[in-house]
Amino acid sequence: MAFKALLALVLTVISVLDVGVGVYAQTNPSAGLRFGPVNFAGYDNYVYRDNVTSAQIVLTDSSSTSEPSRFIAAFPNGNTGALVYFIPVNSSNSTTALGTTLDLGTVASVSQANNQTGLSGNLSFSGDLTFGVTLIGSVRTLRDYVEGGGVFHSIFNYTVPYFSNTTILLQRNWINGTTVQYLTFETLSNGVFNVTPNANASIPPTIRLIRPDPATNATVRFTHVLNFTGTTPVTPFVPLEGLGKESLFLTTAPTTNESTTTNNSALTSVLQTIQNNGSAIADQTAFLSYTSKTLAGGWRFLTYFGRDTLLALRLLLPVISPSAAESILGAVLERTNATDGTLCHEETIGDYASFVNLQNNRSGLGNTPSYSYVMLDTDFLLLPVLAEYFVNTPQGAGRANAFLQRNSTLVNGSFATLLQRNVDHVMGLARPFTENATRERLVPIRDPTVGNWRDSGTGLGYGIYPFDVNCALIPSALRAIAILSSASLLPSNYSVASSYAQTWDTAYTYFQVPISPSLASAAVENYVTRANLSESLLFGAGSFNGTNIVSGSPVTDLGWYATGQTIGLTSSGGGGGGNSTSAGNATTTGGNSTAAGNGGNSTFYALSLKADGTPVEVLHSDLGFVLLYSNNVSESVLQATVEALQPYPRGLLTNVGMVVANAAYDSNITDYETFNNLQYHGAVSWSWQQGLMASGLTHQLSLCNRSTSDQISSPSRSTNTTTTIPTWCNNTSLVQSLLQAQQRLWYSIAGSAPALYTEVLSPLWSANSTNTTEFTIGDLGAISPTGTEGDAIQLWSYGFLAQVDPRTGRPVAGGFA
Ligand SMILES: *[C@@H]1O[C@H](CO)[C@@H](O)[C@H](O)[C@H]1NC(C)=O
Ligand SMILES: *[C@@H]1O[C@H](CO)[C@@H](O)[C@H](O)[C@H]1NC(C)=O
Ligand SMILES: *[C@@H]1O[C@H](CO)[C@@H](O)[C@H](O)[C@H]1NC(C)=O
Ligand SMILES: *[C@@H]1O[C@H](CO)[C@@H](O)[C@H](O)[C@H]1NC(C)=O
Ligand SMILES: *[C@@H]1O[C@H](CO)[C@@H](O)[C@H](O)[C@H]1NC(C)=O
Ligand SMILES: *[C@@H]1O[C@H](CO)[C@@H](O)[C@H](O)[C@H]1NC(C)=O
Ligand SMILES: *[C@@H]1O[C@H](CO)[C@@H](O)[C@H](O)[C@H]1NC(C)=O
Ligand SMILES: *[C@@H]1O[C@H](CO)[C@@H](O)[C@H](O)[C@H]1NC(C)=O
Ligand SMILES: *[C@@H]1O[C@H](CO)[C@@H](O)[C@H](O)[C@H]1NC(C)=O
Ligand SMILES: *[C@@H]1O[C@H](CO)[C@@H](O)[C@H](O)[C@H]1NC(C)=O
Ligand SMILES: *[C@@H]1O[C@H](CO)[C@@H](O)[C@H](O)[C@H]1NC(C)=O
Ligand SMILES: CC(=O)N[C@H]1CO[C@H](CO)[C@@H](O)[C@@H]1O
Repeated sequence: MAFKALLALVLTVISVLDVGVGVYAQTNPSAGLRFGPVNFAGYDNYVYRDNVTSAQIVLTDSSSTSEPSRFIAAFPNGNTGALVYFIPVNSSNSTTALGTTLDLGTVASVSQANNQTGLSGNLSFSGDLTFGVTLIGSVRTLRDYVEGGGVFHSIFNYTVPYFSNTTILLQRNWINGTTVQYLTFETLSNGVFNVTPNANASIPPTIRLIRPDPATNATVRFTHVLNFTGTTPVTPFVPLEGLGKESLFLTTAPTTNESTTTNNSALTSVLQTIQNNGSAIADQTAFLSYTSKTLAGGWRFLTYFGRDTLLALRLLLPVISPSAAESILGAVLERTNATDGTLCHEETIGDYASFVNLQNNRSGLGNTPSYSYVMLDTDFLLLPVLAEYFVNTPQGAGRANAFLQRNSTLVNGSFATLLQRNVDHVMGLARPFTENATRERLVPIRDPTVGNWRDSGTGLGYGIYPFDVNCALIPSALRAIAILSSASLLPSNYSVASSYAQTWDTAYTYFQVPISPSLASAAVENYVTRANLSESLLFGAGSFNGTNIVSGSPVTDLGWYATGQTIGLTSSGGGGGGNSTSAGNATTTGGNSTAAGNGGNSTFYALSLKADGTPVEVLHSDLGFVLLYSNNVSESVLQATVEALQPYPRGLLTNVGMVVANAAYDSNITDYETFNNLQYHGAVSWSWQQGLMASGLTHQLSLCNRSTSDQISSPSRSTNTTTTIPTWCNNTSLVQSLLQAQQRLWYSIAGSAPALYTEVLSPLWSANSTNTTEFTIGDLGAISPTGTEGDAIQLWSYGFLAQVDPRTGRPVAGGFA
């Protein structure tokens, strides 16, 4: 009988069955993974990877009080997943949340005939339940459902080809091709399925799980398999081969020509920590890493994003292996638009690619992948890191030619050709400003609503000229072109990019927002009232009051609210509001806040400029891009960084992390709401932005030879002897302020430690509860009507693995003291 035969195929768990070329072809033994739960934002996350499959399982935290329990099992392969809401059924108390737990020890890969691969595992249910919304298809389909107010297209409906009181088989045929996905549930103990078919056959039956013994849990084994082995029409299929932590990270410090400036002992200690006591975190990073591409994060993404991977590579550069670095660079180059040199932000593959093609009236393309080129910042992120890797890192030395000879498997062209397309694109966008450096010739976002990592119109305050792209990424990409040209990796005529870069180095001046001490103090007073914060945050060390200096710290004066280091407390302009008493001592610095000659004003930098040139007066963390991507930063930007690294709301730092935007000084007070702590890019903390700021400060201080001995020098400092020492290094009070600001930042970072590797958190002010005057870590997805569920495993947040805590000299991979 057909159903029985089908069932036999699906349920027969054959641990090793020769199915030819699998979708996973592990050669590195450490590529196998089994870990969890990683708990974040109300969910437990588990990972399983072997040579058959790679998967993430996400379950509602069993201590959650939310009623339905959500189950997701998802694969990077084809960006595929399944989701089921288990709804508690309990006649005596229907509001009791249902506990569902996974027994990780029972999770195993499954390999069956017809190239069906996937995984199975045992779930334990503490109550009776009905199946609620169930989706089988693309991770993107699941994500749209959970983010999009709970709707899905009926093209994603599944069928129930078989059920009994012990087994349920759900099937989904992909829109195009012969790929079939199966999701089965089999009772193992104390569970009976009760299935009521729907009169309308296209509507799924009602599925109940009842526990004969209500005092005991039911145990149910799930199996989720699919056979996606190629697209229709045929495009090359590249299997996903996982990189384990020994392949992903360097295991020993590479030798360099110039041992004097390379701090091998710091690097050695970081690398040992990654492989040993930091290995749980390294394994999380490894789950996202494959030879042919790197995933931007776990669920809700599990797929390629150009920006995320390029920024993660930049942060991980000192510690990443050549194969992992080249996998990231290669994945970006492979997806270049060969016509215009733009770079791919996001790819759409698998079943969802069919859906997109159908919606675009291009169903003939079947499930041919589509690539989005909408993000402006991505176009400028490849060149700086590619040049840095091949020219300045020891592990990248001598590898460029072989790499550039590779051909793309996805678009036409060799890597060298595609790289040059991007170079020409960058030069083309940069040229008008170099010919006449006026504000109108800055580079705007291409799409009215998205353009850089802040994603949306609201994220940029409706500006169109983003600070990060214009002040950091364009000049850095131009400099990279000149470096590649002098290294003979690009034709010599591209050396002209160096003079382009010099002109672009002045672009930051268009973003300056001067503010007087009196305006600044009036603004923050108004802001704390409207934002329902407390005045107490404006005095002393604010939410850092009571912070203990960690033992071993090289700095005892943190300069909290120090005059000359705080907006509104300029050394020559007279303090307005506030005072500079601090958890540490009075400031030792001052003098240079008026470097710009503003007579006591502070200068901060607009997040973006609107089409008419009006600055969006939001204090922001994108200063970190300038710090990490430039070697010749102006004193004004460095001073603004010092002032931004003060307690929120005067600056960006809360005791649970640095916020990415602060509208306290904005004369347009509607921005208070646009950038509040319920907004995805508002007064919330993105861990990778902290990493960027921290890494940027280390880079700048190392250019002055002022990084502490236990920090890893940036590659350009350690190998490139031509990098000159910037003139600001002679300004000892500025250098001292930067060292203090760096320490302050790390107290904030350490406060975010429980969420360090996640996507985003919202600092919640809890002054109303007794005895607390601090922020606590809030779950943005839960508290915000528009917020999305935070991702527990986010690639770019692992950039911290390359860092050393400057307070203690300990590698971050080993945790905080
Ligand atoms: C997977 O690895 C196991 C041993 O770890 C080996 O026995 C098996 O043949 C491998 N399977 C495939 C498909 O490579
Ligand atoms: C239902 O369960 C909740 C949570 O466990 C409990 O607080 C409540 O008292 C229960 N109500 C009844 C009627 O049993
Ligand atoms: C029963 O299920 C609950 C929720 O999933 C879990 O916390 C508990 O450990 C389970 N009990 C047993 C004995 O497995
Ligand atoms: C399950 O179904 C089988 C046969 O279909 C039947 O013999 C058995 O009694 C059923 N069990 C329960 C608990 O309903
Ligand atoms: C996938 O499996 C189905 C049956 O489960 C089979 O009909 C189909 O040919 C398979 N496709 C591939 C690509 O192996
Ligand atoms: C898909 O399923 C929904 C209910 O889950 C039903 O209302 C709809 O008619 C189905 N559509 C098709 C095309 O089967
Ligand atoms: C690539 O660029 C060309 C020229 O700008 C454009 O017409 C084409 O649509 C782009 N390709 C894709 C896939 O976006
Ligand atoms: C993809 O599926 C759609 C919807 O069934 C169909 O119209 C289209 O012809 C298919 N395309 C290919 C290439 O198979
Ligand atoms: C790339 O493709 C070209 C032809 O299109 C071929 O001559 C060359 O050998 C290929 N390079 C590599 C490294 O495979
Ligand atoms: C530069 O642009 C400004 C403003 O658009 C214009 O007034 C000026 O004439 C231009 N200068 C040159 C040399 O083109
Ligand atoms: C921090 O301490 C200062 C005194 O130094 C006090 O004025 C302020 O209210 C305190 N702030 C908080 C948030 O506890
Ligand atoms: C890509 C792939 O693995 N294809 C295999 C699918 O399964 C058939 C037999 O079941 C093999 O012949 C193919 O090689």
